[in-house]
Amino acid sequence: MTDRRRRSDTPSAAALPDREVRDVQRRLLDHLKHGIGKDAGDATPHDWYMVTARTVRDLLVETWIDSLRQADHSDAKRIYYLSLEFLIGRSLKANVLSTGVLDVTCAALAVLGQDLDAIAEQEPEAALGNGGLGRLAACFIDSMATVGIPGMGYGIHYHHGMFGQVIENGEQREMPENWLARGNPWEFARPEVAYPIRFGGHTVEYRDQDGRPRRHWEGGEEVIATAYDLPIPGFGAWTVNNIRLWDAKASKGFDLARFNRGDYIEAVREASASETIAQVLYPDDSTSQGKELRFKQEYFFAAASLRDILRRFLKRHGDLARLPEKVAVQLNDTHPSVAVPELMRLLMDEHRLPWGEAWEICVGTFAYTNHTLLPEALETWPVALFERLLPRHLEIIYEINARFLDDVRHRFPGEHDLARRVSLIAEEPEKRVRMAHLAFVGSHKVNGVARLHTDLMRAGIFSDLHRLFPDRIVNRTNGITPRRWLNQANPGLSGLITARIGEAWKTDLERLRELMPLAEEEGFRAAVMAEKREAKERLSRWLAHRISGPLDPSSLFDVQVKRIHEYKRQLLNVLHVIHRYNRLWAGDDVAPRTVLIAGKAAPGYAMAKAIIRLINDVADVINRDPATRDALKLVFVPDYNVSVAERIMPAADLSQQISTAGTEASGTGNMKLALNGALTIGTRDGANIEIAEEVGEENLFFFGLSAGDVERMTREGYDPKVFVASNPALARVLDMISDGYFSPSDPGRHRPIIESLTSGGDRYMLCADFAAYLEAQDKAERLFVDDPDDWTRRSILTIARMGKFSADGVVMDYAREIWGVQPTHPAGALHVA
Ligand code: 26W
Repeated sequence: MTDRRRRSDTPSAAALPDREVRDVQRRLLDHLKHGIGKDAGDATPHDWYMVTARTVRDLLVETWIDSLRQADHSDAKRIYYLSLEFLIGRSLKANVLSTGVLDVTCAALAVLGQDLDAIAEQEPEAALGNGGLGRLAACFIDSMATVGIPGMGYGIHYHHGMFGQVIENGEQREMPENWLARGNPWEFARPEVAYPIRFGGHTVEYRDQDGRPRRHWEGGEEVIATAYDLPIPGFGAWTVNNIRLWDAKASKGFDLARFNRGDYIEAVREASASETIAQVLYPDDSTSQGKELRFKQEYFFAAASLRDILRRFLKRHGDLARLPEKVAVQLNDTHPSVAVPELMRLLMDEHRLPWGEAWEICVGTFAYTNHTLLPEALETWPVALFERLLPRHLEIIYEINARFLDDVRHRFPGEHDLARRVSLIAEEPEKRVRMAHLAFVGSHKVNGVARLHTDLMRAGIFSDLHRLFPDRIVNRTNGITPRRWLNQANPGLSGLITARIGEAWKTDLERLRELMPLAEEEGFRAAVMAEKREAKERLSRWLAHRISGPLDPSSLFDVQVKRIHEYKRQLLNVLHVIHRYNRLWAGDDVAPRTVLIAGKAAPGYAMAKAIIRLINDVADVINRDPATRDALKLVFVPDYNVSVAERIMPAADLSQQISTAGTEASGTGNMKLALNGALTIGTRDGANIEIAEEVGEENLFFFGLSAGDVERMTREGYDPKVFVASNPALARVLDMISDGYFSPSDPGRHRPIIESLTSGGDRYMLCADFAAYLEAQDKAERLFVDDPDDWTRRSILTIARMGKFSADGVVMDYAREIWGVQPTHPAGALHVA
């Protein structure tokens, strides 16, 4: 254990020196005794998790401190990723693999009668995110550490992460989530890192020593932001980066005067009220609800992060004009975009910079990533809310806007409506701040997350701003970390790959191309097929406790896992399942299939919840039907989260990516499934398009309207009824749902869902895509059944060509093109050591 850097991640206990195993064993028992106060006889499985985590954390710490010191000494530009969400999942396996101590840890635990996999199950999920945006943040931190970018994530230390989902009578019920209940062995509390964050109060004007008018924000209440650090090792643990999460503490002093007997309880109550800021993650990724607490969360974490960033910068540098040269701040969607006026405030009010200089620093420092075009998800905040909670920021936003609109009017004198359209302030129906416009004008680069999405940004919601700043919008297609999503989630397939091409792919995913010739090798195909079968069996075994009845691992595993949202069209999937059910009844020859759907609905999103209920009701009927149940099974996997995803991805044959073209910004589950060898059935949407370019369009099943078709049909008037009338199969499926075939005890239950299609306008054009979807499904099925060998060949080619979607390459691209830094050690350097 003297060399803390990774050596291998394939268990090979035989080759291990006894000394190393004994050393780890000693560390484990040390933690058990001194950290928990028990001996091995009394330790619970959770105790073993805690001591294993602490033992692994010990290994990270030295490199972590080294990394921080190296970043300091090298004076390298620092990258800060501001995100209200980090969907980390579990860390034990990931950290064991990154530090290269899998074999020795397994061996040491085995001596103590313990099993690493079982212990890892004890870890609660760090579910500090909703879905794609939060998981992307976690993948990026992993990749930045792996490629040696000195990056740091900033977020909120939520006491309660994403709710747990249970299904009761077919319905989603939200369960409180309490990941910190038994302590988090990975984190370091930093009570000495504490910043007072102000809310409310008022602004005053005064003259400084030179007689210049200045403004100052005072009064209101203060909440203390205090830090928790989470070390994130890159693969090989050459660099260990940090996620710093802010917790909210009541500020001392503000209520001391009231601590007489009568006011004591009230004072304590107020103190705990200010601590609610970090209590809970907002579990909604579909609408911006305009809740005050959410607004406070956004300012709280943006302000604390900037204070911390400036403190670190000022330790080394005196001249704030050099901030953009030494610091890049990436805004993960608009959630942290109040950082723009906050940095202006700090530079002007606290550091006395004039407006022009401050603005140049701001724009040079910030960059903004947009993750959605759906209008209901775009954040706007009432001017009245700013006035009450952040009065100084509102003044600054008005000033930014005034200067910006002056410039617009000057450059485009004839276009009277342009200023209204690009304004940071929407006037109707009430005055609101448009956070996307604020982030856009306050950043030097604005990126979309897939090429189509970026094109649509330029042509759609940001078209005016794009005209004003033609070089600002750039594309950076998303990626995923191959460590968690292949190496960790699918050790069988990973081992197979490594056995043939070595392990360079783990830090250089393009190396998977070396698998291409192996697709033509019968033996390799057979091995990959066997591995897929094994993954399907593993998933079935795990699911057996959660759902009724076994799965058939020889059936086609058809998977759609993601948040439940109308635009993602889980409903279209269900319509197809019902249609197959009808075909089975009609005696058609259809191949055995297991349809797996998983995902959470936002608690306030009634239609998404209704869709979950429909899925479960349909599952109930068809899974029970003796006439069909051997050939068709529908399974709703409850409580989808990162760990469940790690189990599902390896087992999928078919990956459903069927959003209405133009609605899914990128998707990243599409990448995880393809990297694990699933073939995609999907629309020409988000990153699907680029996946097809890489793997070859002949190796996936595209169908349906393109984004251009959708746009044209919307413009010309889309009538779903026309499609229903001309498609008896569709009409039949809709009627069955509507008439209560799947809810006999409550026949009207699902009518509103069908009405949203037939009389509600079918916003996401399910009816228009239905026929093409069936055709694509048939085509996929024929290949799977008639030529499984060719299916596997395509599956191998898919894996081999997914290199572009490694988050390593993506963050290197951000580094060069947006952050202006060079990674300190490229991924390839790992193999020299
Ligand atoms: C304000 C409420 C709210 C909260 C979060 C609205 C929207 C969001 C996110 C932007 C939703 C999200 O996670 N978007 C997803 O981001 C992924 C990473 O870029 C993409 O792959 C997905 O396509 C996109 O839906």
